[in-house]
Order: sequence, then structure tokens, then C-alpha cells
Amino acid sequence: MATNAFDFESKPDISWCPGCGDFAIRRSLLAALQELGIPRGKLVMVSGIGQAAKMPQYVNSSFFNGLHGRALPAATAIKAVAPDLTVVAEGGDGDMYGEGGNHFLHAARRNPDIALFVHENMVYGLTKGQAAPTSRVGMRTPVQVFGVTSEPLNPMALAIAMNVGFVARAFSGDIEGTTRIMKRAILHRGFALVDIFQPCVSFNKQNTLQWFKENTYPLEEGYKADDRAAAFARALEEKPFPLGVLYESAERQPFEELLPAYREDKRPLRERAHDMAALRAAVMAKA
Ligand SMILES: Cc1ncc(C[n+]2csc(CCOP(=O)(O)OP(=O)(O)O)c2C)c(N)n1
Ligand SMILES: [Mg+2]
Repeated sequence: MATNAFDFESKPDISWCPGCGDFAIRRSLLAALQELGIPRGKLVMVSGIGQAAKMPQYVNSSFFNGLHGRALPAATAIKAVAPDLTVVAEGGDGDMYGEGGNHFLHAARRNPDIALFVHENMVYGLTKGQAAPTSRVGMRTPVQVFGVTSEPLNPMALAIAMNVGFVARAFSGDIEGTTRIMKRAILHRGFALVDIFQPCVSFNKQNTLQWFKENTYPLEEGYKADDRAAAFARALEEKPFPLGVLYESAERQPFEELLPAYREDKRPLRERAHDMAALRAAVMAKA
């Protein structure tokens, strides 16, 4: 552990099912935070609703837990007023690509410096097994009794198409590999997506730990992540799915750095005193 690192490990009462991939993702997250040496008070975790979205409650950190699908707007606002903080948004495939799908698109456009970790179990776990946007065609659920018919959303291809500067796929079965990718995502300046394959042992009997092992392969040594067209081609591969950092580029400037409020004054907005009388006068003068 780095010397100034804060111990983000807490001893919570965890309500995930025994055998859930969320436990391994938590181990990776704690290791990544501790190895990066993020000091106490410098991390904010943000989430919505779902089993995955409980993560901030199981990490000894400041956090904002809001409505289903709404983590990214809150995370973007936090980054805007406090660019000095490390902001990690975390949630499930339903939360981020279903209920929060619209926010995902606009976070990709805006490019706030947020690391987004999506627990990809291809199902709505918390609500007991309905299809998620990433469920595979044919999967039968208590709601989709004849099987899913919709094309699954491809978060890797979508993010690369929208020029997100860090796009990676991890696997909860590889705790060290996931830790390494999470660290790179947190260090990336701008929006970073890590979609983490994870078995849901209770409500997805199709995409099991074994299924993920059989349907993934690691990107080869020497793979160059800076070629966007090549990364997009890899992102379309699903039989098997590539694991690793598919695309990485430092070309785009983060949202908060482009805000007019930071053009001259670099102090975080939350540290500035606001002269309400002057603000009101300025607004009235324009009215
Ligand atoms: C607006 C809204 N729609 C639906 C729900 C019900 N709901 C709560 S959690 C959930 C699914 C969560 O799935 P996912 O985000 O994949 O997380 P997981 O539990 O699989 O980790 C749903 C549909 C809700 N709380 N709010
Ligand atoms: Mg899910």
C-alpha cells in the first residue's frame, strides 16, 4: 500500500448472494484504490440502484447513492464543482445502459474525468432476473418467457464510436487483471469505461463463470490500443469477447477543464466564496 493511502476496506454487512462476482469486483476496487494511494477525503463514489450499485456502501469512502440510472449526472456535477476529487461511478448493466442509458451517452459526449465501472452480469439481478439491455438473444426469463428477441447493446462499440478515451473489458474471475485495468481507468484524464463481466449466480444460469471463461480471450501482448478503427473492430467481436483495454487516447480534454468557470480561476468551485448580491445584480443587468 502507498504510504499516504487510506484503507478503504470497511467491515460492512454485505447482502450479495454467496458466490456473486460482485465480491471479486470489490476486491479489485479496494486493491486499485489502495495501490493508487488515494488519500482519505479525495474519493467520491457515485451510484444508482441495483446489486452492483450497492458497492459504495461497501467501501469506506464518501459516496452519493441516488436514483436508478442517475449516477452519471451526479458524478459529472461533483467533478464540475470539485475537479480535485477522484470520482468513481459504479453500477450494473441495467442501471448504466438501461435506466441510465441516456446519461451514459451524454457523459460520453461531455467527457468528465470519471471512472465508470459497470458490473456486466447480463441481467437485472436485484429485481430477480428480468432481461437487461445486454442479455443475449434467446435468454429466457420470468418476463421474457419465450426468450429475449432484442439485439444486445454493445457498450464497447458504443463507447468507441462516441470517442470515449478509455474503453476496457474486464472479468471478475481475474481479480489482478481487473485491478490493473481499474487503476488505469482512474488515472485516465476523462471519461473511462470498464465493463466487467460478472456471473450472477442466482438469476442468470446461462452466462455463468464457466461461460465467461469459455467465451472470452485476453488481448494479445503487443495489442495497440491507440488505433480507434482497429479497437472498434475488436469491440464487435463477441465469439469470443476480447478482454483488456481496447481503446486508449488522451486526445480529448475533460469536461470540467473546459468550463468557463475555470478559465482564469483554477480553484475548485466548491472552495470559492459566492457573492450572491453581485450574482443577482449581474443576472438582473442581463434581464
Ligand atoms: C426507474 C426505475 N426503474 C426500475 C426500477 C426497478 N429496479 C431496481 S434494480 C433494477 C435492476 C438492476 O439491474 P442492474 O443495474 O443490472 O444491477 P444488478 O442488480 O444486476 O447488479 C430494477 C429494474 C427502479 N428502482 N427504478
Ligand atoms: Mg445486472
